[in-house]
Amino acid sequence: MALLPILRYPDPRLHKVAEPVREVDDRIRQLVRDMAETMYDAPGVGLAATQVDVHERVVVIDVSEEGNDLRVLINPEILWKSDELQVYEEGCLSVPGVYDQVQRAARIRVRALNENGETYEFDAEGLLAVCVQHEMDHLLGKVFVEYLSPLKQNRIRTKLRKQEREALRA
Ligand code: GNR
Ligand code: NI
Repeated sequence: MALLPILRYPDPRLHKVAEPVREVDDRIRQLVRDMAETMYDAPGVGLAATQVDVHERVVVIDVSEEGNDLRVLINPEILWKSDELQVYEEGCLSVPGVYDQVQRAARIRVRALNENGETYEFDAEGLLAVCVQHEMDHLLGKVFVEYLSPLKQNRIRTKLRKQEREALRA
């Protein structure tokens, strides 16, 4: 097991587009284990491979209170999105200390592979729906702050660059 370093916005590697997984093999299962450990340690409710600088379509999510409901989404697809939207106050492990409202589909139907390479589908609403859409954006190289105004994005970039400088000096 290993904790993986999480890339921080505005790192350009967060904007790479992930490739589909061709075969769910032991290498992918190890990546899933390390990503889950990294997510629970952070702690966060989701993590996309892009955030640990692996550009393959792999996501882990656990939105349960107890942290005992790990979902593994390999090559996820959204089959259906509701027209109804919901606004949620989002955060991101790659954008520490920043929280803001983002509007996304309220309900979705998702298809993915699990760590055994088996296809499964589920319906999601609430935080799980938010999280799946947030993680799938990461796989496309998109970070939630890109939904905010250009002014807010500039402020966030400045704040995080300053944090980065201070962390290096400490
Ligand atoms: O831990 C996380 N919490 C969260 C809260 C609201 C909306 C989305 C998220 S995902 C985030 C973890 C993360 O950055 N995943 O990419
Ligand atoms: Ni995120």
